[in-house]
Amino acid sequence: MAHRKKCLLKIIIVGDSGTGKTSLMQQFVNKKFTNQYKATIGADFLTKEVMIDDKLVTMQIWDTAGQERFQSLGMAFYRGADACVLVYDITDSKTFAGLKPWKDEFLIQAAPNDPDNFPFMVLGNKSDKENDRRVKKSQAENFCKEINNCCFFETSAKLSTNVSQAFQKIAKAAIKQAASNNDGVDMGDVFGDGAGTIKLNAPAKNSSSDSCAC
Ligand SMILES: Nc1nc2c(ncn2[C@@H]2O[C@H](COP(=O)(O)OP(=O)(O)OP(=O)(O)O)[C@@H](O)[C@H]2O)c(=O)[nH]1
Ligand SMILES: [Mg+2]
Repeated sequence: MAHRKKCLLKIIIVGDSGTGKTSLMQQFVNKKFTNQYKATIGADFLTKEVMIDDKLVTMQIWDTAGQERFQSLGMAFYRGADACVLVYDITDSKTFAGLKPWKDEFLIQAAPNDPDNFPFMVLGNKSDKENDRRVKKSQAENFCKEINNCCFFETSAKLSTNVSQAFQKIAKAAIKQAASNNDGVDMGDVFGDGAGTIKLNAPAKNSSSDSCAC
């Protein structure tokens, strides 16, 4: 009987305060949503096991503080990340303008081996508030083209729109990153060789027809 190797993916969620980072993580992991806002202090993570291409993968999802005064832990925990989710609020242009600084700071702090190919994903949250929209979808799509054609979803943590789809996608992108990093994560079973070795340049197992990079 084939033994199952562990695969742990570290995924960091960043973005301005109030965009819905905590809500997205809570919706994805616990299927819960609250209208009450409680600022995240420092950072916190939850784990969730997901099946990716028939393999069991543990996602360690780090929810971070958007408010600067609550970024007490610094950003040292960005190190070793396999993917980064950039969140803005479709009803607030300022949060969209904040994406680039968040991305740049992430790359400085996380210092990945290959920053040009690091897997990012952009989420335009609060898509249930269409009447209050301030950021066009096309603006976000153009921004994503500049980040190595990264994946983009509009999500609603409130209605659970596109939430699990987005996290599944970023997990797939993170698997590719972890494998190419050769960072000690045992990816053997993820790529199905059963031997516990990391396959560099493993072929991308992306069955989706989307044009984004992940
Ligand atoms: N309508 C709507 N409200 C949302 C959605 N996601 C989050 N909210 C609300 O937006 C507010 C902020 O959400 P949080 O998830 O706490 O935001 P955050 O990004 O974690 O904020 P910080 O922890 O300060 O960085 C809360 O009142 C949520 O209920 C959504 O998809 N739709
Ligand atoms: Mg929060």
